[in-house]
Amino acid sequence: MDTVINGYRRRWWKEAVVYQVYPRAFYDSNGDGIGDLEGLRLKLPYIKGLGVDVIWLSPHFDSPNADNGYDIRDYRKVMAEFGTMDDFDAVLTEAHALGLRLIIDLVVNHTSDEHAWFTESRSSQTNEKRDYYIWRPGNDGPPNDWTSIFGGSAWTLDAATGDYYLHLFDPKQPDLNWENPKVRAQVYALMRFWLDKGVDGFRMDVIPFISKDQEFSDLPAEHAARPQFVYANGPRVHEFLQEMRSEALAPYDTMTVGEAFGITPQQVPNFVDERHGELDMVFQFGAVEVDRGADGRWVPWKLADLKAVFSRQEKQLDRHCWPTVFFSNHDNPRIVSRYGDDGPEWRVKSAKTMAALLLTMKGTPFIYQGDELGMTNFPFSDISQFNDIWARNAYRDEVESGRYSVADFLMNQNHLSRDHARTPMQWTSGTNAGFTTGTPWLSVNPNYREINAEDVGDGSIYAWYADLIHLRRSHPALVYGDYLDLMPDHPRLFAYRRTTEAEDFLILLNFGPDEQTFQFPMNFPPGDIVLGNYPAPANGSEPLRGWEARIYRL
Ligand code: TEU
Ligand code: CA
Repeated sequence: MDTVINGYRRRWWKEAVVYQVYPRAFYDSNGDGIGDLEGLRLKLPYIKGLGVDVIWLSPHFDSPNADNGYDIRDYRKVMAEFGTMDDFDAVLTEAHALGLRLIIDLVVNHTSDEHAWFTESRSSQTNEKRDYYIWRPGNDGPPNDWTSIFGGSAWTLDAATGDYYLHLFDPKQPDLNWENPKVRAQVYALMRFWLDKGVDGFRMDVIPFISKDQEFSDLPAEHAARPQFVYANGPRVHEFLQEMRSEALAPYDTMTVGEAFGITPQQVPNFVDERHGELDMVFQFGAVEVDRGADGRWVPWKLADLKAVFSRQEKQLDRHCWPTVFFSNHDNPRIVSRYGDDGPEWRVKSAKTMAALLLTMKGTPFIYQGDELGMTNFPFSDISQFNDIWARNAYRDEVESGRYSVADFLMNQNHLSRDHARTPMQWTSGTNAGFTTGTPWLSVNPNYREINAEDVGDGSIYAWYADLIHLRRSHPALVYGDYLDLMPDHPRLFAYRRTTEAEDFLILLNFGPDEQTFQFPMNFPPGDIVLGNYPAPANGSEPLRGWEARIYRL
């Protein structure tokens, strides 16, 4: 077997397709309304049926759930609502038996304020754990003007000692002090705990935030609206990640993917260049930000901007770096509602077109649960329908402050809410979409009678994902091939090639209901269509029909 293809060193995680599970919303096995690990175990064959290689499990640790598990109280315990450590072990064993690897979510920029380290840390100025977190005296108010990503000041005054602690997210998510070598040693130990159990790696939550500039200067005006660009990429972040590699990851065969929140495309190679020994891959935010304005609120998006993300990635990452591709996750709306057309006429076709983009692009693709069914956004009409801490804080900041009307708030959330992705998986057309026999913790999308996993046969979106994954696996060019955008400015047609010396693929995707013609150059006749979401046209150069996706082998 070649060890290098098209200049890239072969790695299992470069060839893998990943499926993300948000356990709370996946499948409830015991009727308490909350998805759980036994539910995941029961549905492993469903995941395997897609042909994916890896499951990324969103946090399953003990947590008071201020941010649905992204606030961890005990890194070595399973969240009681999700089950027990035995349930976790059963998921891991059965996943491995099915040939699926499992990566877990490492949330170590912050803990829960209910973590024992923080309880001790806040108890006095002199206790042994004081320096596990970031405490500063106030000066007639917070130590600086940093704001939380979830709104409000990033500092909270703690009555016990009269000092402020830093939380770049919610007050219930205090930031760990990575300057303290004992904190780092604790993190590496908990990583080894899970690696020794057999997990295959980590998705790392907001990992670029772990190193803070110790000056703690006020935000420069140009970053006030998007402070993540100040919080990320601190002075010691690369030192810490290299230390993490040697102290925790090195002896194991893992895959790591960091959430590069606040990292510019120019900074990405420093995190993922394989010669540096830091992360294998990161999630860049380009493809989920084309519809966000400078203030983070929703704006209409353009296909040319989405295309530009991938051309930039191809230019900026050399053969020592490896990209990821994703259009959704637990923090984002549904793909088909955001970039496709979720109305009855085009939902299936456009969900398939987006899947074709995801699975023929260069980079390890991440599928988010439910997208393989074409699940759609939820029609929110009232603040009471939201569970997400970001939405609830935004309501306070935007509406209660009088800056925006309720209608503006709902418009924005109906486009961008994180809860769109968190409504329960739609398994059946029965009560509660077959997710639970109890009362679901978050409302099921009312369209579950039409959209559910009862239909995974021929012609379904699920079957199309499986076909695409099979095609990708069969052709190295779809993994390692060069990427070339043939029409960067066309507003509706996305046309690109994936090529190695041995293979040449042309992908044509129509992003809209109207016919589009692709002008095949003379020296470039249409080859065979190897996969398409319509019956094959009589002639490969015929115009593309509404939301048609065609993959040609030239
Ligand atoms: O996300 C980082 C993050 O800041 C995004 O949630 C972003 O703010 C959001 O998409 C709104 O635009 C990670 C996790 O993925 C997220 O679920 C957590 O809430 C957050 O970190 C804190 O742990
Ligand atoms: Ca349950």
